[in-house]
Amino acid sequence: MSPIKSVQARSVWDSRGCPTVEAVVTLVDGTQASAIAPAGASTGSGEARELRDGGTALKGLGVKAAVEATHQILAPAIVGMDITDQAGIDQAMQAADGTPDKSRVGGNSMIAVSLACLWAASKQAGQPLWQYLRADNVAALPLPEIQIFGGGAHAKGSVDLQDFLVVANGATCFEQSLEWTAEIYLAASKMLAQQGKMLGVADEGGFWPQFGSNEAAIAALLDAIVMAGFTPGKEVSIALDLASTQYFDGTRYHWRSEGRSFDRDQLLATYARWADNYPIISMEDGFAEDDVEGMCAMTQLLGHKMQIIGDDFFVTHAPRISERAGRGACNAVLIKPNQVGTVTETRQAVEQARRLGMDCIISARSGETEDVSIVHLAVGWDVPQLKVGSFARSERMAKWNEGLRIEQTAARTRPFPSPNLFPWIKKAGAAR
Ligand code: 2PG
Ligand code: MG
Repeated sequence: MSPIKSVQARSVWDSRGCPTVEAVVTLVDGTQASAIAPAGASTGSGEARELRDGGTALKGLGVKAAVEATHQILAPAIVGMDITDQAGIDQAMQAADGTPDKSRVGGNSMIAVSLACLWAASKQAGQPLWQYLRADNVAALPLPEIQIFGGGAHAKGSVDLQDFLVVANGATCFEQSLEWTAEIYLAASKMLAQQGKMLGVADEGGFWPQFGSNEAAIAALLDAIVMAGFTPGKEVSIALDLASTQYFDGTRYHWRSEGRSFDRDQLLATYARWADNYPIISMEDGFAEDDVEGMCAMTQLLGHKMQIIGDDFFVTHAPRISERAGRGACNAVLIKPNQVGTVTETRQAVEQARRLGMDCIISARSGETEDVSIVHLAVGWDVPQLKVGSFARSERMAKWNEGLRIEQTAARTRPFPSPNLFPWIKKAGAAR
């Protein structure tokens, strides 16, 4: 082991051209590693707070204060600590911050430093990060969840739903799952061009949809899967991130693009109808971040045949997972390290979900960079699914490509997809 010698931070740029924090950790033996914080657009109110400069420059999004806080508060708290003591490092940073939501130093500063420490520890051990996290050396490649159309807050409300994704659940390796997705992405592109609806891409690289309704986008996605030659449901399924907090006013849910609004029962009935008519494998944030009753009803009605994922609903927070899942909400958890601010707390959220028998999906944010940490966390922690936006733009492709490198260089990989995923599909297959 080598102690931490210094922690430096700088402001770099993310995929939306906004400033974000990069942290560089140097050990006494000269080992050096870095990591960059991502940023969300449809954020949950329970997330660790980003520290931004405010004011008029760069729409207030500057991170000079976060860089300063890293140097003044985080660095003194962890310099000299053993780099292999990730839990101790994360705890020292939390204590130095001293707030429940990391607002003094910023969750953006803290996650960058926390991840940079983890990278430094793996580098010092002479191992790829995933391998450092995984005692048995078996690479557990996650099944990708990949966006084809992007809406909601990522496409200026063109449609209300945020992510229309595909999951190549019939693929037998990571590489094949990407190839299949690439075919669907190409088919969707051709289809939109033919219909004169090709308007470019949304924040995460998915096509910017110009459909008459939210359901029309789902139908178009199904068409693209078929056009690409895949059997819907058996080979490739649909996943939706409804990000419904964005269309909830505290009482009712409003789809502005269609001029419709719903109470809880009406919205659930719509989701249930989609579940009957389309090969949907998961729905994320179908009800708003504090609509526990809605999430419980959705889980009860649909949870036996699809993933009901909580994202803004759980904000990668272990106590919140146990409290809300304990009441019957959701059967899967989206895991975003920057929602909670440290590697250790992210790991605790994964473990809490597992204890409750829930699946996890590690996820990128809509504002991303070349940082590939989440791929290593997924492979190293055996988190069976990975969501990284679309199949375009380098901040997304960097992650998919890193997964390919890991799959191709690992001496051993576990079966793909993870054997326990989507038991309802297996049951249906057995019945046929
Ligand atoms: C989400 C993410 C990624 P954001 O809601 O799951 O799609 O979006 O990073 O804007 O929260
Ligand atoms: Mg989400």
